Amino acid sequence: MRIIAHLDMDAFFAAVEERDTPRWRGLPLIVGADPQEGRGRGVVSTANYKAREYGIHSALPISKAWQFSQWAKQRGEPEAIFVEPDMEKYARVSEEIAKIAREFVPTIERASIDEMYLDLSFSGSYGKAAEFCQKIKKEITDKEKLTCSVGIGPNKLIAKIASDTQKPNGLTVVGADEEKTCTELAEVFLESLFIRQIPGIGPKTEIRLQELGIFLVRDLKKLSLEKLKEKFGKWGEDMYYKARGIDDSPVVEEYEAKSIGEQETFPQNTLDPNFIIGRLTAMCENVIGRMKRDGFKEFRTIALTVRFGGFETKTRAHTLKSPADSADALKKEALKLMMPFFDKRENPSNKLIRLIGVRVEKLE
Ligand code: TTP
Ligand code: MG
Repeated sequence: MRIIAHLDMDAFFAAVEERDTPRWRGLPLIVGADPQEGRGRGVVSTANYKAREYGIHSALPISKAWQFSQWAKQRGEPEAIFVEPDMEKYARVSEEIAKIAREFVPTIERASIDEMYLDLSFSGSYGKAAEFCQKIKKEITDKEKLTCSVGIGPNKLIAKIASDTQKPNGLTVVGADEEKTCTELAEVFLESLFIRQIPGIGPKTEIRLQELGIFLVRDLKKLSLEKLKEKFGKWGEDMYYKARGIDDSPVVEEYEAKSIGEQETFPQNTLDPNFIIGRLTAMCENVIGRMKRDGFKEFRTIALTVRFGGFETKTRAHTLKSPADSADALKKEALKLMMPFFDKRENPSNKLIRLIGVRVEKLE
């Protein structure tokens, strides 16, 4: 019997920031671009649940989020806290979460920075699988002071949809030890959902289906395989099976693409090319040294990160046609990525630089 769980962290980036800065706890908090008092460009990465009450959500323009927060203030509610993302920190936390899951489950698949699938078939029953998930949830709360939501089902598709139905801090089981009951449960569960809750059905497909009078998964199941293929091609075929909860894709351990990098915050913000290039050169040598010590011979991708005084951060990367192995090659490529930051190509208002980072990826 296959038993799969999907675990997704609650308001991930925002929850990490709230955890790390006690005075922000309980306040509406947004992780995203600098709002610059409503003039900022860029978008919201995520908002905590308090900020979602103001109508703020992922991908909303940050200027809108600022506006919503100002309106809340006028109503006498707390203004939102705006924080810029710290991807390295979230990646570290993500790593810790995966480590916790691995203590309990032999096979996990990390699907994004804040979600993973766990193959719980070894546990033998839905009851046991739920117990494992409770233990993992508790360990994540105890060790990382964060909450997550988990869905359990007979495959990845059902588990993923289930994890999203009770957020935050939920545990939703859609399945049963007896196969026939399990299939029936999954069908009933799916039929009453909105089509949009099926992974892959985004706003465009949703509109096209609604034009055909389809709102719920139940309605979608009335379309034949031929009809769906005719309207949507291969994607129509996928939808046909998804609406029936059919998915036999395995949970596969992803070996993370290795990368090696260094970064350095300067003692003072600067735009002095001599100083910056000097530091960049030294960092390239260190990175190549570490790459060789870790047993890698060559790299193909070079990524340069530049953070300005105002914390705005840009990353530029280049992938070579064929792999390179020397510090000189890395320096040359890093310099090519760096030069535009000294002029108006990447730095039109001559902002001072606070930090640079260099990283090699696609190691062989
Ligand atoms: P999600 O799991 O989609 O969102 P979430 O964890 O913030 O909230 P939920 O409780 O609903 O799961 O995404 C995980 C992280 O990915 C999120 O914290 C920030 C980032 N993200 C973006 O940067 N941009 C986006 O548009 C989305 C959807 C997520
Ligand atoms: Mg999440």
